[in-house]
Amino acid sequence: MTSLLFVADDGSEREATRFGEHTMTYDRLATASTVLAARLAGAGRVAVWATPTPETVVAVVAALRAGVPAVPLNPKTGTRELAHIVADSEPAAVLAGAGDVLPPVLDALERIDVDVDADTAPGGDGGVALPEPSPESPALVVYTSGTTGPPKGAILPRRAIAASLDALEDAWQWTGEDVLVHALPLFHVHGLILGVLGPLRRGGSVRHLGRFSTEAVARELSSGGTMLFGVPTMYHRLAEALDSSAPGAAELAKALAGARLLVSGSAALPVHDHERIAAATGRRVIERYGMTETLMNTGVRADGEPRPGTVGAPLRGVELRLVEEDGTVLTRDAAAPDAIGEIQVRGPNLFTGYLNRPDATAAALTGDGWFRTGDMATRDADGYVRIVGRKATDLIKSGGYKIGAGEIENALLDHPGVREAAVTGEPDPDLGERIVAWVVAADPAAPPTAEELADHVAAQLSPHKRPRTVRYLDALPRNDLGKIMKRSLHG
Ligand code: MCA
Ligand code: AMP
Repeated sequence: MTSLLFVADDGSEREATRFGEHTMTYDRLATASTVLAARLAGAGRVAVWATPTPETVVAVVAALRAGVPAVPLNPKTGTRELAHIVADSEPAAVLAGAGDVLPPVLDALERIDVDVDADTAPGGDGGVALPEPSPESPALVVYTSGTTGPPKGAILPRRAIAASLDALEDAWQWTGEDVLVHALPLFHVHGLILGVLGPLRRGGSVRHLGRFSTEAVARELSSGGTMLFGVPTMYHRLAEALDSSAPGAAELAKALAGARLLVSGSAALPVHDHERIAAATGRRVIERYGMTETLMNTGVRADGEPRPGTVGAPLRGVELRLVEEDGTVLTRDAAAPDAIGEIQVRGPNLFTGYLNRPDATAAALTGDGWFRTGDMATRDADGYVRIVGRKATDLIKSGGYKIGAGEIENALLDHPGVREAAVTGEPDPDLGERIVAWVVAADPAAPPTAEELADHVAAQLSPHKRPRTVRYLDALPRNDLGKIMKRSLHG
């Protein structure tokens, strides 16, 4: 594996990151991260206040170089979820930008301000030698939602990050010459590992847009950007902007047409959006399929055939099989080419387990090391995978974020105006799925407003987990055993 990241502290002016007007060279990143790594050495784990800024990049790189596992925190996380993550991951400190205002939940932690401009003492080297930690050592703990209960911390070893990024290098001919453009959050695998560590492993550069806009995508792709990473919601918005006769559509089409690679992931990109983008730009978006626990599993290759509705073939080093409910492994030449099974994967790209949750880790893995993704798929004759659904109906993918119905129900039940609550996902053209809350009010004469409930969930959990629609009922439909029958809840 050699070193996980490309580090050049030789005065090289090569650009590593750009956030708005702020650019950081590899030399600057090496110096700032060396200084910070010296301070972190020996710490158990550190939390990173993962704003879309160069401070987050320096913090994560410093932790990786020091061999200290980093826990990226969504800066919009609400009180209840943040308290859970801190209690579960027990970070020794939180790394943040000097100007960041941290919530009281983090008061008990030592705060370390990240200084992007930090310099070593004259003639010094930062005072630390930074040997490469072992490949199996944990690099990141990334929190991810399940169907019930609070999010679990997936422990990602350095080996998995290196293997997954190198498999993408192979699939996409990804080099140090590439300039990646994206606007993804930096507290999940997509934005942080693929979107930041990906370029930094190759010695290439990343331009982060701060917040997604079709104008910013057009600007960066027409001024040097070679690749775009995004979730389907972003590609949907690009498709809309291309469709319109609004000013900017032609420039956007030209910018997208000029990119080397347009990549979508985190949820399914609807064929309709694929086709609209292809019609307007002559370019096809390619999809890759991954998961926090497994990093990347499949992808369409840069020189492969983009086939809308599929997520490509297994990446280098990834074993993939489809397994039926009764445990039968579907054979590739099965008489029924449309046979559906659960995707199970095995390979160096896998996590090592959930933090403090041996029960959940054991449930997720088979005895011989296959990870049960919960995604249902078929496989084309040439190995291309088509995801057709998900085993658990209580998992919702909205805007590319995975959200558990159970965690939202618990938060809603904490509201004094709510007596009963059930949460479902409904199709949404922009978000893929939208969160719908079905609520029985404590006082039917004065139910809490939809806005009040959305604000409550946003403040307790996270804004992206807030219900977009609230429907009021006199009672939830239950079966004879008292279990809520979610299938009969639809608008
Ligand atoms: C609105 N806002 C609120 C409230 N209502 N804040 C507090 N309380 C409220 N009641 C704020 C939001 O925080 C946000 O703030 C703004 O209003 C707009 O919110 P929203 O409409 O939800 O956002 P959006 O603009 O529609 O977001 C769409 C998006 C986003 C940009 C596509 O969903 C996104 O970034 N998705 C990426 C998810 C992702 O990276 N998933 C990867 C995980 P503000 O405007 O200030 O932000 S999956 C993964 O990693 C695996 C491995 C994989 O395969 O990739
Ligand atoms: P997360 O647990 O947030 O990392 O999300 C992982 C899940 O996102 C997977 O289990 C899939 O359900 C979904 N996913 C990721 N990429 C794709 C894709 N290209 N097409 C369909 N679903 C995807």
